[in-house]
Amino acid sequence: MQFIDKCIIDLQAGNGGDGIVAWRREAHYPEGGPWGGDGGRGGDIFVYADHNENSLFKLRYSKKIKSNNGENGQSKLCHGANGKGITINLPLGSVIKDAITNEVIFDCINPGEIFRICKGGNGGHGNAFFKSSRNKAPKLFERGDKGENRKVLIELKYIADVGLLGLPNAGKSTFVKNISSAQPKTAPYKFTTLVPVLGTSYINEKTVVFADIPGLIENAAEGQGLGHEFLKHIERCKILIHLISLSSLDNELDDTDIIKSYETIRNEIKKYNEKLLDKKIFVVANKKDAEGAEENLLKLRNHLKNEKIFVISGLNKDFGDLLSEIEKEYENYKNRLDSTVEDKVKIIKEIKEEKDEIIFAKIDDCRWSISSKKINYWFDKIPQTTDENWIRLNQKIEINKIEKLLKDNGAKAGDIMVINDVEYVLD
Ligand SMILES: Nc1nc2c(ncn2[C@@H]2O[C@H](COP(=O)(O)OP(=O)(O)OP(=O)(O)O)[C@@H](O)[C@H]2O)c(=O)[nH]1
Ligand SMILES: [Mg+2]
Repeated sequence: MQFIDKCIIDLQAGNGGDGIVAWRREAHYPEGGPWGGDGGRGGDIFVYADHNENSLFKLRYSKKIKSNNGENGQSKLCHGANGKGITINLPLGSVIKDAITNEVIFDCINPGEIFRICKGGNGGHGNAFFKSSRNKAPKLFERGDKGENRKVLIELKYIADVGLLGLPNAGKSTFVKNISSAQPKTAPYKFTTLVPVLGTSYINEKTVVFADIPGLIENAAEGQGLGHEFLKHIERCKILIHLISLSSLDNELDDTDIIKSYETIRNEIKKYNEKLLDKKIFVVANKKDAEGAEENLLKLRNHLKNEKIFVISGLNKDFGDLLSEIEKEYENYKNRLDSTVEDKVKIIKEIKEEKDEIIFAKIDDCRWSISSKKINYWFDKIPQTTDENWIRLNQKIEINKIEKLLKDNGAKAGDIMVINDVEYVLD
């Protein structure tokens, strides 16, 4: 649809705080053991599908959004404070894509859904964590994990609040043209509108978006005519208007009458998706100024005894109380959502883990370079400042397996393997 609003933002979740090495040293506990606390978690970044937002305007100047880092652990087993997370409220209809791969990460369709788009880093453990019966005074500690970083492209595809349904020539485009600044083409022949057009109208200072779609005809639900593929846009609208022409020109040609005109559209909606009939549908009789209008209105009223019929002339901008009633219904809808959204709030999915592999290359006659996400991760995580950390690091990166892999690929004893700028000599 038209009006695509876009922005690109760099999202950086907070890093986890570092764990520390500390010892309990008190008069009555001279050898009190490890006392270093863990680092706090970095803040996450969430996006929230918020039905009260209607544009990306607020994000216009945000180039980067960063949540807080976790604090480092402290002595006396004190855990570092967790970093505060950030929630970005986005209007329904926003699609978040990876700005580099263009892959869709999240679609804000259902109000109240929350998605964690960047995960804050876990805090590193302090030495108290590593205490065991075999190692009562560990000099082991970790750095916090890095927070996730991703550049995203957010696109807002406006979802219309009100969708217009009707036969060709019912006057849908004329209506949208006269209540908004949109300029859809109008003409006295069928299928003037070929693609949906959105028009934004300001009713009692509220913004309501209308969708004008191509006219529907009999068997539209099975694919006849143009309107079928656009019915799916209507599925997302909160309110529908069924527009019926009162003009005798539109009803008496082609062996039809106003009742048949009305029922054709009702049937098509039902065939396409019966649930659409659960939406609020305003029955609107248009062209009240045209010839034969009075007579046709009478017929329609007799047919729809219990239904409120709004009578308008889109051409003459004579809308009666239709627009204010639409605005009321729209507010009701929002209030209903406000009261139900709270318990719907949920984190809906996590970003999938990427797979990892060891990459190795022969640099010269006797030197090999090795890296993988896992190896890089553990090199960042475990500071190479104590012997015990070294031993743990070698276990975590499975140094024996790396050695075997190189030997299987032609390395010999005495060769040097370089991992993260550290040189190991092969046995
Ligand atoms: N007399 C009268 N004519 C109208 C009114 N509204 C629309 N028309 C005329 O009806 C014809 C069709 O109007 P459109 O707005 O193009 O109808 P549409 O429903 O968008 O038609 P499609 O795009 O073909 O589905 C045009 O000639 C309009 O000027 C009205 O209130 N009164
Ligand atoms: Mg049209």
